[in-house]
Amino acid sequence: MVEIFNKWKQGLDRTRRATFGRIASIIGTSDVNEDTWEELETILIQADVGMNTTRSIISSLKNIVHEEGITRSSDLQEHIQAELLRRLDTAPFIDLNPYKPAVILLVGVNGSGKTTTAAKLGKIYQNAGKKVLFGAADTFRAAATDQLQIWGDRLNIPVISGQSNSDPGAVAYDAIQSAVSHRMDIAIIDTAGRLHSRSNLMEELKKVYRVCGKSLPGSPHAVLLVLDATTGQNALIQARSFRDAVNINGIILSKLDSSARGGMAFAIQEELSIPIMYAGLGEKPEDLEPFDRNKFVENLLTQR
Ligand SMILES: Nc1nc2c(ncn2[C@@H]2O[C@H](COP(=O)(O)OP(=O)(O)OP(=O)(O)O)[C@@H](O)[C@H]2O)c(=O)[nH]1
Ligand SMILES: [Mg+2]
Repeated sequence: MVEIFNKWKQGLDRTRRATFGRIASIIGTSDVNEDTWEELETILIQADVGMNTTRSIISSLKNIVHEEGITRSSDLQEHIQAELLRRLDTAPFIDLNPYKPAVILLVGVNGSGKTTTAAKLGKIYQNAGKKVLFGAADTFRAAATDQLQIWGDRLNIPVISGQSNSDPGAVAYDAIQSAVSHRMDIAIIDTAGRLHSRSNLMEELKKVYRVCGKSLPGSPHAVLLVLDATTGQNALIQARSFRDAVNINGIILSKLDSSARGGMAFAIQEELSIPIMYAGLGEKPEDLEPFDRNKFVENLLTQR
């Protein structure tokens, strides 16, 4: 328990230092006045919370201050925390238990962390006693299959791959078939990074998605979009494009540990209503945590 708490604290260190941690300095002993709101607004925008979400938070807080007759800024702390918390989803992770195999498709732009996340998810399911298989449907980049194969070897998870530049749909198809015939519990399909603005690549992704359904009707059971937390507001644009192409069930926010812009989590929820399911807090296979809004907000705001 203690270790997990530390992971969040460490993982959010950069964002806390750069932005949210400064909230403590504006809610000292002074009275709430225009400066308080202006400074809070600046911090939230710098934290990549986004303009809409920032305005909505400030407006809610102003209402609370008015209704409850709050005058001291120190009394704002708990309300800021509550307002941030309120803006994060509590959606439970998709129940994959009814499916055998359950197929998870990982999608996202180049370098967002898909392959590393495949390894991390593989480890989580393996630790839960599930039989996991990887599908290396990134046939575009020569080293991509090797990268997943290395993780597979390390974690003792079988990897189904194809020839370089072969059809990624065919690899996804074969991987799912193999998962069916070997009675695997989970097939995690890694895909090539693609720029959300390249329509031919997005068409290719749609095809991979459809082919999964042909290989195993009803699959993929979860499509997870891996968003790099260091990309800030640009992640919103990416998420919209991917959502338009395939049915995204959840977001994995990777690289929170190397980001000072973790506030984007709020903007994602407010503007897209897609739940954040996991957070990447480091490069190792054990550095993926189910997204816990309480731990997230608490460790953003306080050093404790
Ligand atoms: N610090 C940190 N680094 C991460 C995290 N997730 C991934 N990375 C690093 O980000 C880099 C890219 O990760 P990949 O998993 O290869 O990303 P990808 O989306 O598969 O990349 P492409 O296949 O090229 O599109 C690697 O150096 C990873 O170690 C994370 O949560 N924290
Ligand atoms: Mg990759």
